[in-house]
Amino acid sequence: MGMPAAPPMSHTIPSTYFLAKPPIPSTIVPPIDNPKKEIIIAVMGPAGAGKSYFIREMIAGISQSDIELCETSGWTKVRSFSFPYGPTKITLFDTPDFRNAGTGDYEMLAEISDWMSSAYRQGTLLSGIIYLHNIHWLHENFWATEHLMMFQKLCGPSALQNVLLTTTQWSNANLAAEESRENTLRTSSHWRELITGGAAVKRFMGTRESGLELIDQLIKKEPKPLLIQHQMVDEDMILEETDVGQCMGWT
Ligand SMILES: Nc1nc2c(ncn2[C@@H]2O[C@H](COP(=O)(O)OP(=O)(O)OP(=O)(O)O)[C@@H](O)[C@H]2O)c(=O)[nH]1
Ligand SMILES: [Mg+2]
Repeated sequence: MGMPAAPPMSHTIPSTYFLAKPPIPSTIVPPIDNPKKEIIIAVMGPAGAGKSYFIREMIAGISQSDIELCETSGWTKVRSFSFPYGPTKITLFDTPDFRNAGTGDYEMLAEISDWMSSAYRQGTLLSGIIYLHNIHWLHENFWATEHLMMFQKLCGPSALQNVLLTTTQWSNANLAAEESRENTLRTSSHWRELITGGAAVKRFMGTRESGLELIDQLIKKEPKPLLIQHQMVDEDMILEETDVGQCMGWT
């Protein structure tokens, strides 16, 4: 399939992280069906939700020579980690929070949308999004709610079936309180809207096994463009004109 793990602006970084495999000569027929099938998943969510932790868990125990690490050259450093999973190559994108007090929201979102639109121009579609939310955050958490609203505008309605709203950091020490918080989230207006649109609510229990259950669900999905990709590439909009750009209130 030859699908790139990252858009053109990305580059591979240190050889200690990335050990490229030799290319397979084109005359060799791979022994298994579609061995290069690549499943691309964006891991998103507010700062502290557990994105990097999730990815670390997913690549834990995999030989370093089997992991490819790429990152964009810009300030925010969208990173992708690819690893083999049976006959599939899984690529997880660690996507930074859209907002940043240091550079301002615009730079952050501009870099993420640039990465997404250049990936889409190359024909790369996401199989899904694992959207993380710390179960200990109160549903009134303004930061998380604002992030979710932006995510909703970035994703758009037609890709929602490929979204897993995933709670993290379950301690199980007080399961009843955590389950009650999960219920509150489910019934909150923003989550309800996403769930009605097709997003599924899941739990990440902090282990690789639990993360692979999420990935297994996304493997089955038909990859779809996000609204930001459609608007910036197919409709040639600038970021400020897109739904997510307008929700930032820059204009
Ligand atoms: N026990 C446990 N700790 C977690 C889990 N997820 C995240 N953490 C911890 O929560 C803190 C924040 O997690 P990160 O993975 O750095 O969060 P992030 O979403 O990558 O945050 P940014 O990179 O700042 O956007 C870290 O101390 C993690 O070790 C989890 O599922 N279980
Ligand atoms: Mg992180």
